[in-house]
Amino acid sequence: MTFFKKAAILSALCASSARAFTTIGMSSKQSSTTTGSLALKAAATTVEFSKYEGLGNDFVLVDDRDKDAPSLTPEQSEKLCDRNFGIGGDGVIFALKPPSDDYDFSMRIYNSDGSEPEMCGNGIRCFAQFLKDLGADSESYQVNTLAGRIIPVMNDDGTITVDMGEPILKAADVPTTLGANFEDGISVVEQDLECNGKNWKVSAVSMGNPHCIIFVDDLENDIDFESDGPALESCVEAFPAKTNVEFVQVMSDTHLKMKVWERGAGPTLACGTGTCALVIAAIQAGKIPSGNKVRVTLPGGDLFIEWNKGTDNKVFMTGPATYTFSGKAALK
Ligand code: ZDR
Repeated sequence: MTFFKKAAILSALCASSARAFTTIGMSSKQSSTTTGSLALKAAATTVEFSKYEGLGNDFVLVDDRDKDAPSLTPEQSEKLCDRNFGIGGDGVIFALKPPSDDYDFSMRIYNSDGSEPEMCGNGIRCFAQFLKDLGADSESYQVNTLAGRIIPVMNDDGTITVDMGEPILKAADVPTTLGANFEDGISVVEQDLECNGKNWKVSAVSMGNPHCIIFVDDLENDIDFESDGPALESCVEAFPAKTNVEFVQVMSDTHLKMKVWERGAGPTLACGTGTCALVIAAIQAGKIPSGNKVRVTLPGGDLFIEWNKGTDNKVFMTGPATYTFSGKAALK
């Protein structure tokens, strides 16, 4: 049974028990009036959603396929992401109409602080799974995002591989004000940066959204995550659009381990674009060879990244996306 069938049965059961509950101790006239006004109030102030997660990076998905723009404001989205007063989530993602015939859908996302990123790697896998569950059953989807065309492909084993396009390495386009110091004349690789009273070696890579990557010997002891993460995120002198921050430990030529402090969301369990960005940074810094499929262990699990350096220059990310629950939430 699909989850939508399950959800339909569940909501029918809830509706009948709610009817049973409201009629206790009331005349039938009272009960229908009360139920009617409650339903009217609810209809004006609620949103239907589904919740998905990719390695614990969790999102509220809204079906706006008949719309050109998100049906919720950034402020409403921020409130929905609140884990005590709302649904809880690292962001709200909207499935929208495509801009033209050569796309299937558009995707927009608001971070849990209401800011709008260009792209979200874990989010786009959740987005693809959401569309599949809604019945748009295709092997792959052409998705229009603020970072351009992104193509998720549904694999037979249930994982999703995303063609993330090419990385953006030119300093000014990341954007970063740090000077290009790499042999290609455009990239920032292990460049000096002073922040939070410490001297860092940072690499800057954009996967549509900006990432600051820092290699450390020991992820647990070499950083003060809760203080260094937000300080680097908001180091606008170096990263004028703020930045996602990834701390990385090299385990082997094909295995990296990371911790992420996300722009606009804080510490999250996983970051898809960041995982792509750090593999590119590791290859550029000579920490690992190019040409391999690289396993990256994030707090929420593993993602697999391949960079076609030297051919079409595209980055591919493979990982899971899982449905958790759906419902109707109050808009506050
Ligand atoms: C890191 C991220 N969750 C992903 O999986 O790629 C993206 C979310 C957007 C991020 N917080 C930003 O760039 O503001």
